[in-house]
Amino acid sequence: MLLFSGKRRKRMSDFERAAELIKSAKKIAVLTGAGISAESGVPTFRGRGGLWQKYRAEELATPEAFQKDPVLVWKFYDYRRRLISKVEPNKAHRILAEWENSLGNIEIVTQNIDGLHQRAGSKKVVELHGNIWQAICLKENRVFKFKENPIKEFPPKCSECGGLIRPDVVWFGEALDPLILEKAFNLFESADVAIVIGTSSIVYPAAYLPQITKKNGGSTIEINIEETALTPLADFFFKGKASDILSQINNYLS
Ligand code: BV8
Repeated sequence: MLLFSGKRRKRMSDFERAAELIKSAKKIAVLTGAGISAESGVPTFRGRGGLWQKYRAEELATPEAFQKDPVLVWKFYDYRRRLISKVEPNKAHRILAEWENSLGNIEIVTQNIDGLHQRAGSKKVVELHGNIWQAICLKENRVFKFKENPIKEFPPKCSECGGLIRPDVVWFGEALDPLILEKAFNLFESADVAIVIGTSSIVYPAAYLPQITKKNGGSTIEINIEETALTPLADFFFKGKASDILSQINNYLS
């Protein structure tokens, strides 16, 4: 007598097979996007209720937008900083932090700027697109921690020289830091397993990273609540919330 319908048993074997892949991996590269922070209450960009629904990316996350209206752009980031300061890492962030300790061969490359992976305990985190709690003084070309919350004056000025400052994030049309990009490429090039969580796989060059692992004969596991541009390439596609899917895979690891 089948305990589970064939479909359910197949799905459980997928979780077990993914867990076997992770257990036997020499090196695991994880790419995360806004979807992993969604369950913490941080809105995604392109989903329902996403940030871009209220705002249009080109009006805000570009150097031209900042040039034209630094106050508007800073108000956008202040809104997100205030929101992020009130949320906590969720179970998905915490499981990845546990895996960093228990597996020892896992590194995260995140497109997120919310710092939630680090707050969950992950140490090996590459922030591809910067960090919302840092700023750059445009006069001194200096990056510094900028934790003023809420921001008092718009646009905020450098406390050292009074010059204009900008968020330390990568905007559309801006090149990523070459050293950070090289680190991310090397990680996905040397990984035999890539786990891609909560990203629409639209933004490049981030979206290219799992394809590098694939090209080198590695395996890709995608976790998302809907299919994405990466899904046809993925060896495993788990449709569901990041914390639920990671919990189920974790059950077969521990
Ligand atoms: C650059 C920063 C070149 C700050 C962001 C090809 C090659 C190179 C460049 C390009 C190219 N094609 C186009 C480009 C240009 C552009 C680009 O990719 N455009 C896209 C829109 C087509 N790329 C760039 O401009 C990049 N720069 O390449 O420069 C260059 C070289 C030399 C000299 C000059 C220039 C810079 C890109 C970085 C842009 N900055 N943000 C900020 O956050 O404000 S991008 C923005 O989108 C976010 O940072 C985020 O990181 C990124 C990706 O979004 P996602 O994280 O995927 O979020 P999204 O909402 O889209 O999706 C969420 C997903 O989660 C969904 O799939 C949803 O289903 C899922 N989900 C929801 N809930 C859950 C869930 N999944 C699981 N569980 C849940 N609970």
